[in-house]
Amino acid sequence: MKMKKYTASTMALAMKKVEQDLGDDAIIVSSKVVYSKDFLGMFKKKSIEVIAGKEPVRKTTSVSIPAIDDSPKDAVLPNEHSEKINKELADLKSLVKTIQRQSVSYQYPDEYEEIIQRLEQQELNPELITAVGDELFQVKKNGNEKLAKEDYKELAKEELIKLLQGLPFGGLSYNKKYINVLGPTGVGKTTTIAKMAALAVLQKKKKIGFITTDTYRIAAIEQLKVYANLLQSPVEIVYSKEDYEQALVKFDSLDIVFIDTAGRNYREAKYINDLRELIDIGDNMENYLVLSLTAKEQDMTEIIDQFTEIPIEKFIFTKMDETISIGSMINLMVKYKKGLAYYTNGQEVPEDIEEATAENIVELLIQGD
Ligand SMILES: Nc1nc2c(ncn2[C@@H]2O[C@H](COP(=O)(O)OP(=O)(O)O)[C@@H](O)[C@H]2O)c(=O)[nH]1
Ligand SMILES: [Mg+2]
Repeated sequence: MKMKKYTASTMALAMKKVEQDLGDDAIIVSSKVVYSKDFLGMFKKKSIEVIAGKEPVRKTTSVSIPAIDDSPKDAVLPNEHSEKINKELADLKSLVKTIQRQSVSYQYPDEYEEIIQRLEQQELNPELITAVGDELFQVKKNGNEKLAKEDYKELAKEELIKLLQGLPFGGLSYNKKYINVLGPTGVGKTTTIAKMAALAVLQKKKKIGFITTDTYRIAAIEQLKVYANLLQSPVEIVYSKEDYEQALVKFDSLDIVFIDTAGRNYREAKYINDLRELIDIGDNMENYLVLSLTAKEQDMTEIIDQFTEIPIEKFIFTKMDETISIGSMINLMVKYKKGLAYYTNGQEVPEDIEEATAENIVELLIQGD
């Protein structure tokens, strides 16, 4: 195969050159970003270098540029050699597909470039952005020239909602008595419990109580007591398994019991075990994991990974008012296949809490508030 080098300022332009020169049977052998200095040797200029060639013989070894066929092809030669060729072919196809993706992303048209940029600002996972971009690209390609920016925005929302399909949304079910609230220190567990409890009392007219296992700081106990007093509901402070069991007996006649847990360093698996020893994670319990949107996604991932042993019902994300990007919330929901109960957006109890739906979080993501 004869190889040739093509250089251009963007991947899209480089691919265009390849296509013009070699036609759409061209095979991309490699691509890379190169930096060159200008004539004064001062400024670095970025360009894309693509090595491509054309195989004059069998059709099966060529990769057509615009459409990549993923379907497995029958081996051409029935031996080891053909296996190797097939493997190389598969590698090549995946490479071209990646390059196509990149070149598509450079080519987002005016109608929806802003939407894609918005999703990037929101730090939505690039794979999810590509899924949305591909969908809009298809719509445009299919001749929907008359669609305006607003139409594309609606299509993007629909696509994002589709990505969240099947995940559970919405607040307490009120079918289970015990609401166990977990999460690292300072994310807003106690405050969020107070908000949920106020909704349960004021809107649903439930008889409620609180259990706290967060006995490490006096202030934490006092904080919960303040909210409990406001709602004229009992609190039990639990230091041991026996305390916990007695509290359950005392709260026998209540409808809903909120359990406030000690937010410790969940990166240490030990704490999860301690917690499970103290609290019976039974059938009559909904477990919520509270995470703050101000945290780094990577750190949140580590925390969630520690909770695999506990059947987390849904996430609760707090402090939306303190960040401008909420993509991490969606990334984590998709990654862990977990839904969202509530998001909170301020320190005021009980008003700064919203029950989540796929529609309202996608709206926030695309539109802001
Ligand atoms: N801005 C903002 N602050 C919040 C929110 N939720 C809780 N907080 C604050 O975060 C701090 C820690 O909350 P706390 O409920 O004690 O967290 P815990 O340690 O997880 O129980 C407090 O100052 C809360 O007022 C929220 O949605 N937005
Ligand atoms: Mg607390």
